[in-house]
Formats: sequence, C-alpha cells, structure tokens
Amino acid sequence: MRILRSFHLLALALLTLILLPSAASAQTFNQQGFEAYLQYVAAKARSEGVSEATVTRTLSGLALNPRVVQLDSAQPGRQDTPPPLAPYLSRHVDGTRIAGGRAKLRQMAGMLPTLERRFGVPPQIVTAIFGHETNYGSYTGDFDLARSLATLAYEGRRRALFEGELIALMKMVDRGVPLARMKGSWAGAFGYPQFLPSVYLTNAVDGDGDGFADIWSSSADTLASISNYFVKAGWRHGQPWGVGASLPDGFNTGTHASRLTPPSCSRVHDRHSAWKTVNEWRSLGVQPRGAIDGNVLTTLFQPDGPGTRAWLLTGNYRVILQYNCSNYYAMSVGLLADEIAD
Ligand SMILES: [Ca+2]
Repeated sequence: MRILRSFHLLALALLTLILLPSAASAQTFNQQGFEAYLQYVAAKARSEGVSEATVTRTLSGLALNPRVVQLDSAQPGRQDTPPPLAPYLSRHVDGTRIAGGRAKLRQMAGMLPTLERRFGVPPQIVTAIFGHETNYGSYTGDFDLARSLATLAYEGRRRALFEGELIALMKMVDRGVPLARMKGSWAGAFGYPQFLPSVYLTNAVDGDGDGFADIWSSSADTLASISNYFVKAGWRHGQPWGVGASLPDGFNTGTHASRLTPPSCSRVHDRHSAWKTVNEWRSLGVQPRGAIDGNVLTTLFQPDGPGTRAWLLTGNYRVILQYNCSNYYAMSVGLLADEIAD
C-alpha cells in the first residue's frame, strides 16, 4: 500500500510538471486542456485515498461548463465605498422570511431542546442561517457540482480552493453519498445549508437518528449540522451575537477605530471599532439596547454613518462571519434570528 501511494505521488508530481503549465495558459483553456487537467486531479485524488471507482464515475466524460465560467467572471469587484446596510436589511429580513423562520421553529419544536442541549447554539440563529442560505430549503441549486467545481478549478482564479473541494466531493461519494445527489449552486455549495464538500466532511452530522447526515432533505440534520459548524467555529453559549446600541449626540466612532490587523477578510473586520467591554462602552455613554453582560467584549459597528443605527457585536458575530464573511450577511442573520425567536 505504501509503495503504491509513493508511486501515485511520483506520478502526480510528474503530471503536475507536464500538465499544469499548459492547463493554466490561455491557449489551452478548452475541453482538451480541461481533460488533461482532470487527469492531474484524478491522480491527486487517488493519492489521497479516493477509490478508483469513484474517480472514474466522477470525472470521466465531464465537460467544461462555460456558464459557470461566465457566472464566476460576473462576480462584482471590490467597491471603494460599501453600499448602505439598511436597504439590504429591509430586503433580507422581511415579513416572508420572518414568518418562514417562525414556521420552521414551530415545525421543529420537538427537537429544539435536544438540539440546544447538544450544541449550545440557539435554534433561532441556526434557523436564520437556513433561511438565508436557501429560504428554509426552497431552493438549493441544480448545477452538477463535480462539473462546476472542476470548471472553477481549471479556470484557475481560485484553483487550490476548488481542486480541494472537487476531491472532497469524491471523498463524500466514497463515504456513501450518491453521486446523483451532488447538485447545487454554480459555486459548489449544496443542500439546505449550502455547505461545500469539505464543510460537509468535517461538519455534517445526523440530527434525526437515522445514521445519515442528510442535508438535502432533512431539516433536523440541517439544523444539527449548522449547529455543529457553529460550535467548532467557537460559538459561546449564553452570549448574544450582538445588541443594538444608543450613542450619545456627537459621538465619534472614528476615535475608537481598531488598531489590529485582521488575519483574514480585512475589509469586513476593518469596519468594526476596537474591542471594549460593555461596561467600558457604557462609561463612554454608549448604551446597549438588549440584554448583555457588562464584562462581554464587543466592537461597535455603525455601518451607515453618524445618526444611523448602531450595534455592539460580540465574538459570536465573528462566528457568523466564518460561515460567510460579509457584514451584510451576518447582520441580517443576527437580526432575523432576533425576529424569529420567541
Ligand atoms: Ca439523518
């Protein structure tokens, strides 16, 4: 076995030398180059222990998907001034999504105490994620995931990410997930919580006791899997994600800017102030408008400028950002969760 692995790795190294320069160049960005690249991915998957049967079934006959390339290149670029938050919130935390969340919590009421005891994450937070990702399961995408991931990897803008996800997809198949279930968004996310394959492998769990983590059609498994993700990402039981805050007249948030350099996703984190305890904020005249312990560390966030809504955000807000690093996303998840809670 060890010898076989070494042989695979050697073959992989050779294939990398032979294929990558041509696969990456503009001239060979075509089906032929794509197929050559897939040979390289197949060798890499084998070296990571994926079975030959799965490699063949997943990659043979796969065609480059021009629609995925088109959608990826149409992604909006960076904007110098972020758009205002308030209009986004009114579009995403609306009556329909709030009613849908309350209905989902009622439907799942039987399992919620167990869920919260097992993971320590409030069901309304997890349900708000479910609501934001797929409107509680009403749309999950019908792109062929292997084809999307292979296309995005071959295209090369984020090759390491998508190549890893394509191999993770094959590992899911080896674990018993039918290849026919591998449908999802053009960018490779699937199921009720829109996990990527690597996220499924490390976070998906069974919530209804049938032994299978079915995030395609089981709300119980979906809520358990998102809860598991949140626990692993560091959710602190008993702390809110954040609370609204009243600022004194003329308060200058700029004087409390953070001096830390965020390790990742800096454009999102740069918009938050320095960390202070709630009591320290109170001493500066900032009043929390919800229940929160005085010793909790928070950042102040007033996205739309002086005179607009402001919030004190806890470390749990950072956990929501790990799911999707966008202030627009995390704020609307937090506010939707507050709305759908009892
Ligand atoms: Ca299950």
